[in-house]
Amino acid sequence: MRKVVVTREVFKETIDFLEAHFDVLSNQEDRLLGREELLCRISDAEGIQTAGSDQVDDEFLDAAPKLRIVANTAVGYNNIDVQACSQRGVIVTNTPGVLDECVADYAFGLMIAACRRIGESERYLRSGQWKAMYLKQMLGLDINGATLGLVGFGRIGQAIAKRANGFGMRVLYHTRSRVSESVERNLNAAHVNKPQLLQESDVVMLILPYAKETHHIIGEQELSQMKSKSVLVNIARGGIVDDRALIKALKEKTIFAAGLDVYEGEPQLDPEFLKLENVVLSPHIGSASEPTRRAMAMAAARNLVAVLANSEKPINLVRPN
Ligand code: 8YV
Repeated sequence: MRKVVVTREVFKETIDFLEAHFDVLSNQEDRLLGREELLCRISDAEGIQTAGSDQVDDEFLDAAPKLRIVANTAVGYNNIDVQACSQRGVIVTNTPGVLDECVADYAFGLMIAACRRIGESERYLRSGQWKAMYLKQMLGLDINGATLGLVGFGRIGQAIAKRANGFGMRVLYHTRSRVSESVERNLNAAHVNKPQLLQESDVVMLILPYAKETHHIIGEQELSQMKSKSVLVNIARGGIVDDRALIKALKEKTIFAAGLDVYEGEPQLDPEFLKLENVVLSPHIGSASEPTRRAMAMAAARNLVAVLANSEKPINLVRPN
């Protein structure tokens, strides 16, 4: 039987599905494997179901000479050297589609929490500081009527725009290439250049892949173009924002607040973030609803079965750039 390795815990139905086709070595106890231990486990694997935290690079590929497919349990794949995989004939797949609505919901949650100071309010209440009501208590920003600027306008960006319409927001987006006129019309979204998006948006939301080209596309200069009463939301990837520049902007209040689900060097994050009241922080949980995580785990497993058991084309092939 072909050997498949699952590097992190998944749901039981995913393991059952894989075991019907393969000899499965899984990490259902979800131990954080050291690199050496992980590399030992994959030595005879033909397929590996990875998590977004696994680094698939030349060293990883050297350790798995029989490897034919890496099925990432995430839509993003910046943890995988797709070029190196392709040079060795190793297929890479991801899990697009199944998490769009869930991540869009979460983006809205972070945006509202940052605009309306929900985290800060809860800390205030829990620490016993709430003694009376004041007219000017915890004043925040309105969502209704605000302009939302989406950097990135793929499936998730469009699912966010759909929600923004319901909230009475004006929607701007910036991407390298425009979406079709009918999509723009349906979502009431206008394509603008980056400076215009930064200058006009009350909420700038990042929902694009991380790549060399998107490294620090929001840095000191971009933050300085944003309104002083604006909010930055990053639900995409750490590294797209220059975190040090963001901390400076939040400290100096040149922007109102930020909502962050991702960080440079996560799971570590700059400890300065923890000292700031005007930032909402979460540990990369944008897709973490139970149905969505179940769907992601199954989507990755289906790619393994398609390629290795059924000799079919992968369902969600990632092509090298
Ligand atoms: C998490 C995501 O990375 O799918 C992605 O690209 O960012 C998230 O869904 C994923 O859950 C694995 O860490």
